Amino acid sequence: RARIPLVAGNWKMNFDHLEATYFVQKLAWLLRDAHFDFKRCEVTLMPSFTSLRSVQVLVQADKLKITYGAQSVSVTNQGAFTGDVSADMLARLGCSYVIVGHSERRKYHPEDDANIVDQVRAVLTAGMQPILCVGESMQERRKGIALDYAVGQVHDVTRDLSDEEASRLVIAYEPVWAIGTGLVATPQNAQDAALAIRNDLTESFGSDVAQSVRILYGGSVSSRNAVELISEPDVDGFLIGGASLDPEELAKICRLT
Ligand code: G2H
Repeated sequence: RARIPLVAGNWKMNFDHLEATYFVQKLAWLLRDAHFDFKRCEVTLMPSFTSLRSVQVLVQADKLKITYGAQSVSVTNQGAFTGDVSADMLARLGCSYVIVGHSERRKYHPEDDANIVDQVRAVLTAGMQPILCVGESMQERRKGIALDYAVGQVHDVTRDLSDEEASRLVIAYEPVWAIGTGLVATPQNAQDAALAIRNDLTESFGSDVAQSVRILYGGSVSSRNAVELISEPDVDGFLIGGASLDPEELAKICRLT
């Protein structure tokens, strides 16, 4: 596989800055102990905004190879937007990635496609990479339109990007019915969706871009299912929620990826 896999831990609303610091130290120690090769697989963590500065200080001080990012971002750059955090602020904290359009954000916040397009742009403009989340609910899967739905979500958000911008995307296919439920997509489901998304990227941006974009699978990933999922040729890593809250389990998934 030409693409270096990415294991991304989405901590959601868990861990304060002290717990986050302890976690990163422990994960770094576990990976060092296992002679983990960061050139073979990239590991990134998405803490809460309140922990990002602590993670940055630790990563710099200990020269860790773990990268990190945020779980969401404002679409505006500065000004009277109470409670928002801008892409520039995140970039200055050393963030490499920002999750955009996670289904929990789409559900609990007014994040529609237009807002998600603006977040993607804000992240790219600030020099970071968006991890764009897409995926169907059980309703679409039952209707037999799961792939069209996920591909349509990618298409709607990416259609106005330049080739250069598109090449910096990471896409996470996360079927909503598999998120936090313990129900994991079959490796074939994940491969079918990743391939359909890659084919659409090929049509829009050409083969070089489509082949360089990493497409992750997310939804109840654990050390029990990681090996068969990553064996699929178009699945380039994972966006992991629940299982990323245990350093031993996350280190295990990193080793298996
Ligand atoms: C999907 C995933 C992480 P979990 O939300 O983005 O969470 O692994 O807990 O299903």
